[in-house]
Formats: sequence, C-alpha cells, structure tokens
Amino acid sequence: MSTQTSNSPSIAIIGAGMSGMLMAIKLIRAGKTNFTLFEKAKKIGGVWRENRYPGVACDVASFSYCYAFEPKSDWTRRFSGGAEIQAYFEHVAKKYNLEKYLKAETLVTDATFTDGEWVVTTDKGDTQRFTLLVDATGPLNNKIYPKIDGIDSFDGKMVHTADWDDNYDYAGKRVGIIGSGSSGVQATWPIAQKASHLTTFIRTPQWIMPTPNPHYSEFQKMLKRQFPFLGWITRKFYDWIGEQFGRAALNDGWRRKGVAKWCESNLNSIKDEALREKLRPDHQAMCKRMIVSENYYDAMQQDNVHVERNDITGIEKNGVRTADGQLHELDMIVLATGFHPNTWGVESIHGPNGVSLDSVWNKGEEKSRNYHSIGVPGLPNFFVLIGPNSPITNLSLIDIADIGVDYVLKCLEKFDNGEISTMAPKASAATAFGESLMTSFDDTIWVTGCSSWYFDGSTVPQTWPWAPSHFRETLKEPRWDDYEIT
Ligand code: NA7
Repeated sequence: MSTQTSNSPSIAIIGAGMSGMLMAIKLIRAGKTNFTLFEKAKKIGGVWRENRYPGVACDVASFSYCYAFEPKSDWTRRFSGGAEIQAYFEHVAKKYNLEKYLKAETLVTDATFTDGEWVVTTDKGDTQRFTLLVDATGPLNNKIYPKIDGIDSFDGKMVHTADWDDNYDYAGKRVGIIGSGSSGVQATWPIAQKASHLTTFIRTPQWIMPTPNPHYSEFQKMLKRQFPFLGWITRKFYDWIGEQFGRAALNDGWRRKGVAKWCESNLNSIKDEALREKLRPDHQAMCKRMIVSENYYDAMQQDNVHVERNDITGIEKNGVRTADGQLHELDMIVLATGFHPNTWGVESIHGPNGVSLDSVWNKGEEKSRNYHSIGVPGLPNFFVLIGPNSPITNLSLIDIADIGVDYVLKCLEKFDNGEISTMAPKASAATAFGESLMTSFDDTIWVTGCSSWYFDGSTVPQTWPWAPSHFRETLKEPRWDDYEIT
C-alpha cells in the first residue's frame, strides 16, 4: 500500500456498500486519498446492512463473494448468510480505516456540474466540489412498497424485507409473506419454523435450484487458513460455475437444458400433486433471477404453511383479502416485493448544457441513455458502478464492481497526469451501444416470456446480453474516442 498523493483529483463516492467501499479501498491502495465516501445510513454495508430478514443470504458462493485482495479463509458455509457478509465488510472497512473518509448519515441530494467540477449538496445543507463523481448506490437500494388497496389500514406488523425490525418477535404469530423472489423464498424456511402459521402469497411461482448449503468444518477452515492457495482455487471453481450459468442464460444448449431439468426434478420432489401444480412456474428457468434454496419446498410442505395463489385484492385491518373473497387473518405481513433497480441514489444530477440524468434517463430515447453501463452521455466525469446493463444476471456483482472500479482508476490516471480535465461519453457512442444492446437479446433466456425486475420499465432487460468475458474486455481500457474530452 502506498502513501497519499497530494494533488490527485478529488472524488465523491456516493454509497458505502460493497461497490463504494471497493472504490474507496482501491483508491487508498493506489495512494489516492483525496476522496469522500458519502453514505445515507449510519454505517457501511449497503444491502448487507439493510437486509437483515431471517434467512438472508448471498446467492453467489462465499469464496467468490469477497474482494479478491481480501480473501477470507473461514467462511462458515458455501453460501454465506447476510450477517456474516456484513461482518466481513465491517472488518475490511476497519482494516482500511474507511471511517476517516466516510460521511455517514449524509444523503446526497443534488450533484451539479459547474465550472468543470461537480458540486455535491447534501441533506445537511453543505456543498463540496469534486472533479469526479462515482455513483455506487447499487441496483438494490430503492425498495418497492406495493400499491395494494388498504395497505395502510393493517393493524398488525408490516415490514419490507429490506427494512426488517429486529425487535419484533414473530414466534407463534400468524405471518404472511407477499412475494416469491429470492428474498421471499429465503425468508420462508426460517419463518415457517417459528411462526404458528405462514401464508405465502405467490403471484408468480419461480423455479428453485436445490443447491445444498453445507457448513465448512473446522478442518476445512484450518486447511484454507494454512494454505491460502486452496481458497483461491475454491474461488476459481465457483467463478467457473458462475460462468456456466451465465452462458446458460445467453444461448439455448446443454447448460440451459441441464438447469431446467435440475429445477424440474426439484419441483417433482413435492409429494402432493395439487401443491406441486400450485408451485409450477409458467416460464423457463432463469428467465427471472434463478433462486437457490435447499429447503424452500420442505417448508412449503409443512402443515403450518399455506400457499395462496389467488390475487391479493386488498389489505384490511386484520389481514389480506384475496380474489376468492377470503380474508387471511395475520399478525405480521412481510413485503418481499423487491426493488426498482434503475435508480441512482441521488435525486437530481445535472450536467452542463441542460443535460440531466432525468433528461437522459426518463425523457431521452431508450437506446441513447447509457454508455457501456458505466457512463451517461453528456454527464462529464460521472461514473456508475454496477450500472444499468451491467451483467447483473450472469456475473457476480463483486466482479462487476471490481471491473468498474479499475476502469475509473484508469481514467483517473489521465486526470492525475494532467491529460484530461473533463470526459463525457459521446451521444453517438451511447447510441451505438444502445443499438447493439437492443439487437442482442434475442437468444437470451430473459426475453422468453416472463416479467422480471430486469426490465423495470425498459423494453430490453437491464443486463448484459453477452458473455461476462465480453464485459471484462469492453471495460478493460477506456475507449477514448468514445468520449468528448477537454
Ligand atoms: P424480486 O425478485 O423482485 O421479487 C419480488 C416478488 O414480489 C415477486 O415474487 C413479485 O411477483 C412479488 N410482488 C411484487 N409486487 C407484488 C404485489 N403487488 N402483489 C403480489 N406480489 C408482488 O425481489 P427480491 O427482493 O426477492 O429479490 C431481488 C434481488 O435481490 C434478487 O434477485 C437477488 O439478486 C437479491 P411477480 O414475480 O412480479 O409476479
């Protein structure tokens, strides 16, 4: 690790979750400490700080879901729980003394590019100027609260999975879970073990991959501690597995068929035919995000669990009403209803010449609003980590963030040595990217007929329709000709 350089350009990083922390740490490791890490909450961690619902876990294997330069040898399970991942990030934050750069409990409310710099305003009313602005607020920070008639009239406890109340004890209570994506599925088993009764309201059943999640033994941990190479091999193995799933999503073939068969045989493990049919998805496996669980169907077959497929027509004082007229009386409602991925964490971002994030994203043409997932045309010195159309469906988010951070560092070098003072993606480059996106999804699984959060109001999924290696290659070096540079 090198020491601080004095005159490197200043950088505002918005969001101290996994990607913002990575940006900060890689800057520190490069000796560039002229940055501020803005965070709306009290502490670092992002989704892992917020998502504390029972059963929360990562669907990427533990050895792959950590920074490559900060491996951990003693992960307790193949897929780690949220608390263990949060503890890992807190440990890393401490090691790099991120506290020193962190502006916690500070929401960035506006960023405006004025006189060659970003003027960042916070909810504390203060402003600060920066050369670069890095949006690291991630795709999973804007919770969806469903618009259901009467939702405010419920007398019991209601929480979103990303807003869990640790003080509420649901043991012995009648609980309802609305939503059956990753969060709803993960929460089902632990809640079913403690609640007196659980009703799962399922609008669209999903395919479940029955991936075992064994604990690592003390012996295995000791081996990985003594021989770090084993941890590295394990990471490479899971990266390879991840790559196979990524490929399965891109083209039809043996990989896609294998995943479909695996999910189908998992569904067939449900003994009761009526229940099995209630849980049978009407789309292809992987069209929505693949869900991994070793015990979801076991929970669904418990006597205290009811699967409700009738549409919800309203929420009332005592529970949830469904289209068959039944009132499901509940003490607690869990909203496992997901997130709007295409949000930016900052309400207003204004570039020069009347260009703003709103004018490009909400009012501009869909094919011209995004450059290689990392930039927005007309917004200078602005970078997004894990931005729209990054390969969130076929590459670990940690790898996506890492590739984006390295890209920013390469741009920063040019600022550092005085070659550049502003760089903004050209509109033509964004349009060329957008046009190639729109014609590249045809063979992918995501357009085979399901609704998913990948679309979120767009006509094509907000992911990368090519192999992860293509993303690495595309962002390996900034293509300077694609930028307006001063
Ligand atoms: P998801 O995967 O977006 O799932 C949200 C679920 O909520 C899904 O089953 C939705 O049904 C359901 N939903 C949403 N609104 C309603 C209403 N109004 N009524 C009934 N059901 C509703 O979010 P998750 O939090 O589970 O996972 C998000 C990502 O986080 C995940 O992919 C991982 O990467 C981590 P639908 O399918 O739309 O019919």
